[in-house]
Amino acid sequence: MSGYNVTDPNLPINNNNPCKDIHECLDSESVCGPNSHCYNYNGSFSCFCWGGYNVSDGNKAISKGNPCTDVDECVEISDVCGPNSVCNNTVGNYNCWCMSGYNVTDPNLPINSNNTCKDINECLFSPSVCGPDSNCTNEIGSYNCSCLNGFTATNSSLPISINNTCRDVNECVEISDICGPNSICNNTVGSYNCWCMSGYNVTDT
Ligand SMILES: [Ca+2]
Ligand SMILES: [Ca+2]
Ligand SMILES: [Ca+2]
Repeated sequence: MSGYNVTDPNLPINNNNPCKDIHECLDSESVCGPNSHCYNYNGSFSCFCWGGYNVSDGNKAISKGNPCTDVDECVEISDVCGPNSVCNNTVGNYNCWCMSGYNVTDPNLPINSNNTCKDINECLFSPSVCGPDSNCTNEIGSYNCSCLNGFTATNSSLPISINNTCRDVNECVEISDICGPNSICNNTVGSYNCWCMSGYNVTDT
C-alpha cells in the first residue's frame, strides 16, 4: 500500500517479510522542505510550518518545492504592533518599537494592539525637561517648552531644554528706551523697574 514498503525487497511479501511503514520524516528536509516539522505516522506523514512561517502556496501541500517561508507580519497582520509604533520584520519573527515620544503601556508585555504605544507626558519630569523659569506643555508624541514672562531662551535659535535654559531678559539693555527719556532702568530677575532721574517726575502717575 502507499506509505508502506516491503521489509526485504528481495523476498516475496508475506508474514515473515511484511509491508512496513515508510518513515518519510527521516529525510525531513527533502520531504517537507525547510522551516517545517515532519510528523511520521503509520502509512503516511504530515508537514507543518514552524511558527512565523507559512506555506508558500496555501493551495498545495507543504513540500520542498512548496516550502514554508517567513511571514512578513508587518504587512500580513494588520496593526500587529498597534498605533504609534514601528514594525520590523525578521526571518521567523518580527519586532515592534514605539515611535519617538511614545512608550509602551505595560513595559513587561510585548507591544501589540492590546498593549499599545502611548504618548509620554514629558512635562511630568518638569522642570528638568525644560529647565528652570519655563512652562512645559505636553503634546501628543512631543512636548513644548516656553519661557516664563521676563525670560528668554539662552540661545534663541535652539529649542528650549535643560541644555538651552531660559535666562532673565535684561530689559534695560535688550529693549531700547523701555523706560523712556530721563529715567533710570533697573533690571531684576524676571522683570525690571524704571525710576525718574533726579529732578524729573513721571508724566502721569
Ligand atoms: Ca517574519
Ligand atoms: Ca508628549
Ligand atoms: Ca529682567
